[in-house]
Amino acid sequence: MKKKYGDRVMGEITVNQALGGMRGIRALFYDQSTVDPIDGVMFRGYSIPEIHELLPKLRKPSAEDFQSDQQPLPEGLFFLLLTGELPSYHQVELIRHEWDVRGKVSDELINFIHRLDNKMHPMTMLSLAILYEQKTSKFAQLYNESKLNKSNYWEYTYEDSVDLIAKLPRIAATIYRKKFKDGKSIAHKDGLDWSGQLAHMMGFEGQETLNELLRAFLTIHADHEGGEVSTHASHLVGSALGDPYLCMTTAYTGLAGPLHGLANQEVLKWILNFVEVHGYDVTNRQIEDYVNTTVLSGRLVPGYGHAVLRRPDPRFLHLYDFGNKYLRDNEMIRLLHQMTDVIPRRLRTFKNISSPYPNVDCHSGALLYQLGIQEYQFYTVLFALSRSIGCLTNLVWCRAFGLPIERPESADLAYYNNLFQNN
Ligand code: AMX
Repeated sequence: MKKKYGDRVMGEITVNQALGGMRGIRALFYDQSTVDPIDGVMFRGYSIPEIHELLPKLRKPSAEDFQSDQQPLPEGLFFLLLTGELPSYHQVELIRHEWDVRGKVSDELINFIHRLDNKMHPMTMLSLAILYEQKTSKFAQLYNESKLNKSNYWEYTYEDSVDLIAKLPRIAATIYRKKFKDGKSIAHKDGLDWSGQLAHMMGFEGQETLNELLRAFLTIHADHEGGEVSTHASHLVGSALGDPYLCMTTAYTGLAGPLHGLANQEVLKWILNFVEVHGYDVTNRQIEDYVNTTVLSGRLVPGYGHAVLRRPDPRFLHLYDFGNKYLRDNEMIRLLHQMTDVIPRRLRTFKNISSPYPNVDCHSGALLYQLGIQEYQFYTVLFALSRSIGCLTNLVWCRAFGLPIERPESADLAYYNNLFQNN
């Protein structure tokens, strides 16, 4: 590509873009997924409904057990993002087994998490735990010992990536039980899938609907092209040859911002504040007034809007269908569905808002809350687990392609002024 088209011009940049968060500038290369403003995310060319149908599920399909009734396994999405091919049931079983074996974490790390201040947000705890675990990076160790050659960077990036992903359920569950429960860990159980292990160690084993929700959640949040804050942050750090632990710490701190992954906890807080005053049985007018008060006081309506999407996010629609299937008569889910009908119409009347539609964070919190995970500060940790799959499969390919350090240029206001005063 570089030899053939390397000096071809791809487009122009306006001042609004340069001063406006680089919106719409296509200057990153990212193969794992793309995002269309209307159709949403495509994982290696497969849409959300397609991955729901085509990725392997927990139970092997049989004539009586129509497999698309179950949620896909995130292990399968990992295979798809990494190889570009749909995995077989057997291939996913192998990944499940490997992650289960590699996922054991040291007592040292558990003790480190237990010593953290409980006032910390769970995302801060997660970032610190991964930074602590950086000392186990094979890539960093071999690089430090001058034993790596550019051509095998990707192999040790892959090894670290799989180790890190495999450990996440146990790290996350330890954080959950330390911060919100009695602090006692629940022992790991052999043979569970990635989401199943997480649910088991958090204390939710046997709650099948929640387990299915977690499988859906951990699959659909994995990737959203290369420009999102978390993905781009990990990509940037990786371009300086940071190992996967450094990259993911950066991704998690990016995800922890309220405009990005923290929005899922903000949505729930926002709804609960409304419910405290009005209850669940409300008029459309009351919802509209709540939106007005929020926006006119200079705050955001969390769970709505997107930098790229211009229709309801297909990931939101997936969770909406899940809610309809399992919790149709639940009062919070009914209220949320009423809100997703009323709020876009209200937000559309604010001329500055480009996209009034529900995004991925709009629905997830209400489902998690109703199925038992009520500590909403934990929701972004779940997002982080899933996003690790996208960021790390990308990192392996960046190393395989030998992509260079990322280094765009910036300029001061005087530069921009001079540019146009002289033209
Ligand atoms: N509520 C109130 N105001 C909103 C809004 C919302 N949901 N969405 C956008 N706006 C405002 C912006 O703050 C901005 O205000 P300004 O003119 O005073 O600067 C204006 O509308 C234009 O913004 P935009 O071009 O429509 O969106 P953007 O690309 O700048 O931002 C996003 C996109 C997601 C950050 C924004 O829609 C938002 O803050 N939404 C609420 C938070 C949220 O749900 N974030 C999660 C996004 C999904 C994810 O990454 N996990």
